[in-house]
Amino acid sequence: MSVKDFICKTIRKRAMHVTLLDPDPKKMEGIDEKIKQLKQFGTDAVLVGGSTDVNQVFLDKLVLKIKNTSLPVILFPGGLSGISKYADAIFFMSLLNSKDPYWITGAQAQASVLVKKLGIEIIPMAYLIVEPGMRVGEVGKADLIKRDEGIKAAQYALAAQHLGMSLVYLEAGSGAPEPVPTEMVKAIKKNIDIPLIVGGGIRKPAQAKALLEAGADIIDTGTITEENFTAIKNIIETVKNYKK
Ligand code: 1GP
Repeated sequence: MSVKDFICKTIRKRAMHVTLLDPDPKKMEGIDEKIKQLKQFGTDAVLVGGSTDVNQVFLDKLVLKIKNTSLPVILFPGGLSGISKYADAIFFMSLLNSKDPYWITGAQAQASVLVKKLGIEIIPMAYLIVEPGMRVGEVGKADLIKRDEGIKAAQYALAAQHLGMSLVYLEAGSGAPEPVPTEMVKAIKKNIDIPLIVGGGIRKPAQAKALLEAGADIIDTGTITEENFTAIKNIIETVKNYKK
């Protein structure tokens, strides 16, 4: 089954949790144990990526370690260096609200031939960055969607669907003090049929639950894996037990 089919099939039955891991050599300590536990806790897939330049040796190593657990590995690239031939799939993402065409179609054009050659599954995804946006907002030169601009976010998301994209990722930025507003998630969900992933600043089960109630299909957490590894267990349980 393709990763996209796995996602679509799963979210018809229940909410999903995915974990973002940064292939940063400084974060490799204890990574084998972390990956093992993430699998035990029940995360559904691992996204691998970072918003700064990625060391490809470590990227490949990390992808292979995750694959050993049989969890799907999806690249969440912050740029051209974030591509590994060992991954199951790549979120081929366009930062729709960037001020710089490079992040909308430029990097994608540059990556297109390589990705085709590698033969990994390509999942077209719209990436929308909301205030505060954090590092990825700066790097991606985002024209940040304001926290009260739910309609604007919904317009972007629906445009993504019309453009044929498979998923929408709504992002507050890694390490954001708060997740995206639930009202914004509701506004988007009213307008689209494609799956909605929400990430950035999710540190508590209650935040994950509120985002699911608002309509998120998939919850992504990253920083919490570095900050408080036991907290992630509760978030994963909350997401996996959530009844739509
Ligand atoms: C980053 O949304 C993800 O792209 C994860 O964010 O690190 O805040 O969990 P956190």
